[in-house]
Amino acid sequence: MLTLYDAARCPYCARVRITLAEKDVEFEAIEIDLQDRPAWIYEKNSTGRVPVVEEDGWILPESAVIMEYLEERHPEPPLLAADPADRALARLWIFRHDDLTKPYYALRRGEEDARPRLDAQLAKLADALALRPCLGGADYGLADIAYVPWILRMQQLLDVELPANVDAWVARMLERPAVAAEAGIVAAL
Ligand SMILES: N[C@@H](CCC(=O)N[C@@H](CS)C(=O)NCC(=O)O)C(=O)O
Repeated sequence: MLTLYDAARCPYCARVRITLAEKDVEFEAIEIDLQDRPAWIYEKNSTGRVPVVEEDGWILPESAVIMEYLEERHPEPPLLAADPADRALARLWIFRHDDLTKPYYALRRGEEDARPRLDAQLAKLADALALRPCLGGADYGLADIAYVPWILRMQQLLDVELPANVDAWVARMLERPAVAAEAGIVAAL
């Protein structure tokens, strides 16, 4: 049985929660209090951060790496496209996610120029979604899962108004039970 060291409010953990749900993988979640982390979490991850997964004593941190691991360990249903170019594009979005998350955290910290910086990144997402229905290409997958936790949090916790294309993409994402469940977690924060 896979164990996820988890935190409800953590969007990186949300990536893993959504991927596990999409793959229908049974797991045990251990909630970590990020304000008062147990010392032993550093034995699982030297940075002390969540998410971390553990399976038969084997430990893996880093949400982007965990998502790829789950994709390979549980290939069905696929969350990366068959076409190498589409797979590369999905990985590029994931690699560059902090273009969006840096201004998101700046807004949470109340930094003055955060809102225009965030709006500029949301406009980039909107441009991409004008060309393709999902961030990774034609089909929903890891790139969408990598971004949707922050988008849900900016909508629900920061009252950010999304560009129409991004809003429509979120509505499509919310049709997936795995993403709807995450929206429920955010609503309860
Ligand atoms: N690069 C890591 C980032 C994980 C991360 O920053 N997690 C936050 C919670 S959202 C955390 O554990 N923060 C505690 C800390 O920074 O000390 C990943 O993708 O898994």
